[in-house]
Amino acid sequence: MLNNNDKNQKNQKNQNIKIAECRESQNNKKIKELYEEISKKVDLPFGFCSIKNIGTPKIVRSKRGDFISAVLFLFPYKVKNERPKNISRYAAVPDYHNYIIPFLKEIATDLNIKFAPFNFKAYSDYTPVLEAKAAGFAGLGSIGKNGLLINEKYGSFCFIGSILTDMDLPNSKSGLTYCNNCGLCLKNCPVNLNKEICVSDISQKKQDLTDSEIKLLKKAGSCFGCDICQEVCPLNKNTKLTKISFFINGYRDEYILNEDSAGRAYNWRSEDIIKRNFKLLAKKTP
Ligand code: B12
Ligand code: SF4
Ligand code: SF4
Repeated sequence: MLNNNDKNQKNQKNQNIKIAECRESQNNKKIKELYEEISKKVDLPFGFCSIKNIGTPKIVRSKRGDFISAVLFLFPYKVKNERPKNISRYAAVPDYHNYIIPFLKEIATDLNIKFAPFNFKAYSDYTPVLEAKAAGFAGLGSIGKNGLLINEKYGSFCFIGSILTDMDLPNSKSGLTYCNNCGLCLKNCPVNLNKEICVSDISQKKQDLTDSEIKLLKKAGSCFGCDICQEVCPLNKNTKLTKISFFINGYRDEYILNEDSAGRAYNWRSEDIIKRNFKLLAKKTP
């Protein structure tokens, strides 16, 4: 037999469960609305991710503030199946920041109005979350041995952008494993996938390059960036090309010395860096 005190406690517990269920169903309704709203606006792969346990990139010092979740977006950038001649694919298209950030800012502005009082803020690259990892949790693909996010349809030639929010979003369903651990990226990478000495980083270095760095740059054969660990990946064969006209229209399959560098990805390190690399690649010996 329950006494009055027990009965009161039981009623209170039931009441709390009902409130929690009601909040959850309201939250689920909002999440569904958010998904539908974004689907109306973009024709790109996107997904949700709870960012509480996702790390922060080493380059970003700023705090995450009240942001607890992110909407992750993929921006495919493979324009042609053939590789560009002397530059990586990300540098062969115009600077992605100039496309992704205004594009996502416009969406975030609309969401701030439609889903007030929740806040939404657009980022790409210089963001408080590790984007590849977050995109993996958002169900957009798997992380390859080369550390990059590989999407089933577009492979790893996708930039990542995000909209951070204080709305509580669950991770989108994933469970997909594309990287088959074939090891080709590791076998072909000139630095055994050691990101501390990645050729992509070397190609951006402002200081004079050492002899061994010049050798590595020559091995990669690229004036800016390095794509070896992606070009050899079987999951990048037979993938879909981008439909984003910003990338298609501004595509250049070769860097030409003294070309107009306005709006190109390599420009943020100053044009002198790509010119130096071009000249080093043209030299017969280091
Ligand atoms: C700093 C940086 C670099 C540095 C260092 C790279 C590195 N991985 O450390 C340098 C200059 C070398 C670089 C090179 C390149 N980068 Co970069 N880079 C970044 C940046 C700004 C921060 C990454 C960072 O701090 N990494 C430090 C440590 C943690 O990285 P890591 O140990 O390799 O871990 C990665 C994965 O293994 C994974 N991960 C780590 N732990 C765990 C745990 C779990 C459970 C899971 C699931 C995943 C996971 O997430 C990490 C993020 O990449 C991100 C943007 C961002 N905000 O995230 C872009 C980013 C990763 N780079 C990008 C690109 C395109 C490149 C290049 C291909 C450019 C090029 N062609 O030269 C190369 C590829 C080199 C490579 N194989 O990684 C894209 C990748 C897109 C994708 N599909 O994944 C990003 C997301 C930029 C963007 N907005 O699109 N990059
Ligand atoms: S980008 Fe080049 S150097 Fe860097 S991990 Fe990939 S193959 Fe290795
Ligand atoms: S080359 Fe092989 S091991 Fe490397 S990311 Fe691609 S599938 Fe994975």
